[in-house]
Amino acid sequence: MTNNNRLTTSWGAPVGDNQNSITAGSRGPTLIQDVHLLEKLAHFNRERVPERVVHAKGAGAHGYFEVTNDVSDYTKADFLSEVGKRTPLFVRFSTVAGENGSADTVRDPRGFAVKFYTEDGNYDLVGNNTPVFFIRDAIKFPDFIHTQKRDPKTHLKNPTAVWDFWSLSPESLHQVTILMSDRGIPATLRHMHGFGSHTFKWVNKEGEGVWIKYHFKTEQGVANLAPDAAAKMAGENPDYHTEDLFNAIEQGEFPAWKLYVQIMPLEDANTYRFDPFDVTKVWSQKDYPLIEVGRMVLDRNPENYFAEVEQATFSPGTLVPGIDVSPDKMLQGRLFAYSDAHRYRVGANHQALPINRPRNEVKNYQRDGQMRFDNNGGGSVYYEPNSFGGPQESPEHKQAAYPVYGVADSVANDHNDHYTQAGDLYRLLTEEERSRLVTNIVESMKPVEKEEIKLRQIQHFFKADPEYGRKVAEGLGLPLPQEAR
Ligand code: HDE
Repeated sequence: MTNNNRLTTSWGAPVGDNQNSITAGSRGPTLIQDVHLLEKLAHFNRERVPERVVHAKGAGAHGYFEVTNDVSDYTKADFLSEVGKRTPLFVRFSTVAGENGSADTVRDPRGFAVKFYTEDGNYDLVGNNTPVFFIRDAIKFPDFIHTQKRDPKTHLKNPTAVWDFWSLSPESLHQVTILMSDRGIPATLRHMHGFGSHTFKWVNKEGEGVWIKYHFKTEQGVANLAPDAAAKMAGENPDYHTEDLFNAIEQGEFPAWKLYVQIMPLEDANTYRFDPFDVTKVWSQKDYPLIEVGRMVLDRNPENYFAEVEQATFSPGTLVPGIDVSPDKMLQGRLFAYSDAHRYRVGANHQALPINRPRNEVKNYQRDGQMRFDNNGGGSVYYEPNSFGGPQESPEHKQAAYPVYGVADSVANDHNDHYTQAGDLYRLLTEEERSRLVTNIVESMKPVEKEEIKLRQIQHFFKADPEYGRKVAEGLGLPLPQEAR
């Protein structure tokens, strides 16, 4: 047998027999000296890394981003520096609440995570297919996700917990309306928009900043699945979205999205009619129209799901010069959470894995840590400052300074109109879309155990739009709450 097709152990030695364990005679006990058997069984036990605590079920693909409009007045980000510039990228789409083996066609936001391998380091834009989110302070996220996961006693999904949390967190109303609308179940991962959701900051070469919001508009058009078709598909083919994306790319039907930004001058943030860093709100496109930036195309499937999709690690803190964060409390919390999750789930050197490794050379003084499978900096100088010509900082790329003020305190957001934008969205829908929205909500709220929860939530719908509240109350066979009459 030629050497290049020899079955080997993980230490490269040829395997003599992969069919039979070494035993004392044909019926004797297995001998512990069968090191090939021991290694095979032990490695098998360690094949699973912990799944993501949210967004566990996902599908990924490689592609590229091409700049189609000059935005260099607003940002010095190298990958956006000139029209026609192309940057390789990797995208992972995901559901939020389900475990790794759960169904794709569920009612849930979809993760929309993009890793741009720019020449200035990686830039991760880790968004969803929805422009807003349920909550606006990171401190509530673990509790919110607990209600989306399984009840600790029954190990079942618990609609009472879901609606109890939402009815006591009225800031969720806008995203709840989006989730319960047709867009709650995308037809495929190709037929949905993507958003950065948060407000970010772009900084140009002169150090001037603007606030921005990202919008990925699908070129495939938005399409959704009706609840009954989605439920049927969840049973027949739980991996329908994963399969659709893979097959589309395999067949050369490369899905594409146009990237736009909304741009807000820094000073507008202080006078805008609501907190522009509140991720439960969208900015009016009349106030801040969409400006085209470029085009994202997905044209290559992963070679290996585990190596590329399961091990991909995205973080909103993976930033490049020209792109900064905003004071958005959710975004600030995420800056800690993601890398912490990656260090726990994948390992301290997760950024060195092929799927996460930047295209430009990494030069720093970080050393050692588990699974340090690169040269660990070799014999180069391993501390800074030093007199041996080690890598130096780039002062011109410090995060842009900006004034902060206020008393250090745990304070609620100063803007509590949770209803206008949810009501605006309701009134934007067609008659049929509203009817489906109300049906979806009624179906979801029916099993809720406590009537007070239902009445409290109806009140929120009513405050967004009286018809919205009335129709949900009728659907549930409940009177309008006293306060709403
Ligand atoms: Fe996430 N989120 N998130 N999230 N999120 C994770 O990272 C977290 C939030 C999003 O394909 C986790 O590797 C906190 C908003 C996506 O690998 C974790 C808060 C948005 C993905 C985490 C949020 C997202 C994640 C789970 C509240 C849209 C999948 C394991 C402050 C703007 C990325 C992991 C991928 C994954 C934390 C809220 C999107 C635990 C603390 C808002 C697309 O780090």
